Amino acid sequence: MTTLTENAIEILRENDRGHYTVPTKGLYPFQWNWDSCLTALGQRHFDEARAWTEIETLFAHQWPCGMVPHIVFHKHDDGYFPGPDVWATGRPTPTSGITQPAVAGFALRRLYDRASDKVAAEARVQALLPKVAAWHRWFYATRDPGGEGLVAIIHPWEAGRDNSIDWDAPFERVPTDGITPYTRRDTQHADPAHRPTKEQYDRYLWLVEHFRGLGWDTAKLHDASPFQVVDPGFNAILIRACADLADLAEGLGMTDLAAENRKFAARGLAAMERLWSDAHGQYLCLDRVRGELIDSASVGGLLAAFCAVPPARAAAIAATIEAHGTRFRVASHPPADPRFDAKRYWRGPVWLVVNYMIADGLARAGQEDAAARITASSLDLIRESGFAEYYDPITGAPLGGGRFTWTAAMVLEFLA
Ligand code: 9YW
Repeated sequence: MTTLTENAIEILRENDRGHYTVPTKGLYPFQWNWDSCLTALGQRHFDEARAWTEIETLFAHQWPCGMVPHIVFHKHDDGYFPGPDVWATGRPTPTSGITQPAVAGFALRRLYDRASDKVAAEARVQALLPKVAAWHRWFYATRDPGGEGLVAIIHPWEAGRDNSIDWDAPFERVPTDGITPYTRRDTQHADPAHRPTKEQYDRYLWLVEHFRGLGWDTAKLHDASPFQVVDPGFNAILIRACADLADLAEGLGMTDLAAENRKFAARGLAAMERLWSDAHGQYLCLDRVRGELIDSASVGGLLAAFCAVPPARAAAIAATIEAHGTRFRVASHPPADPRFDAKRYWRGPVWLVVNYMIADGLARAGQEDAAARITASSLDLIRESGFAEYYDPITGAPLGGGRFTWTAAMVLEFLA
């Protein structure tokens, strides 16, 4: 009988394209930003050198401005929409023109801290660190023009939680008229009932075309976007990455980078308080255009525990997760909310990468029991339903793509 570990390694090898890994065959045939960084954490368990390569490949496609794109289209493939022709970013190797959660700084630190080959790790981290720091600098310069300490996403795809209920209200402001007719490919690979709706896709595409019309000048896009949302999960990942990068930089004698990232992390952490909701027992998104919190308690506000939030906040988050009451945790939206949808992508289902980051943060905050329950629940899902893209939090049914890379990577981390 093959073990979970063997199965997970087999999936990571199967999706490995040599110097980058695809999230899953068919549905996602390119390199995705945060997938790769989290995938490296799985790869380190059987091939440390390969793990570094995964992140190096991603950063080889960093834009001169510092942004690291959310997709790198290494090789032509018709199986995904919107492809490079729609983005038209003009990069030597085609990429998308928006970004994704900045988990690289955290991944670097974890790879480095736990490396068995420290000499190789040091050389590789030393080369990557200034690039990650440039990305962080780009974030605060272009996505926090008012110097609030928190960055905004300008497209739901940036959060990595594509169709979260969090975006419903601000998304109303994004028009759909005038977009070029298109054919979706995702609904040919996965059940349409488990994917975003056509109306949401129309708005995703409107934003892409709008940014393309501005020549992908990333200094202009924030102010020009009708969608500017400050997501607590997205910011927590960036804040944690800044803090981890600062620690790494300090150890390597890169004192300027250390100081800069320490400052970003401290400012961000203080500003997170503005997003806290006592009523929901978690952080909420802020609609920056309206200057108001969004009344939607999705998992981004729980993922906030990934950065060093005050212990009382972490305890409240642990209690909120418990109160969801689902057999499998962590639901991406509370089941008691009438908008909850157990099977539709980011509107209810469980995602193992999110579980991993929440569990890591809660354990660091002293909430070990809550963290252990998340880990156990994640492994139960794998045993019952295999390595799916996401899962129904009530029944545990596997959803979306199968033999999924980052799910497999997280299993290796959970078992370690
Ligand atoms: C899409 C690859 C990506 C993830 C995102 C997830 C999904 C792609 O898949 O988005 O086209 O909708 O939402 O977080 O990076 O696994």
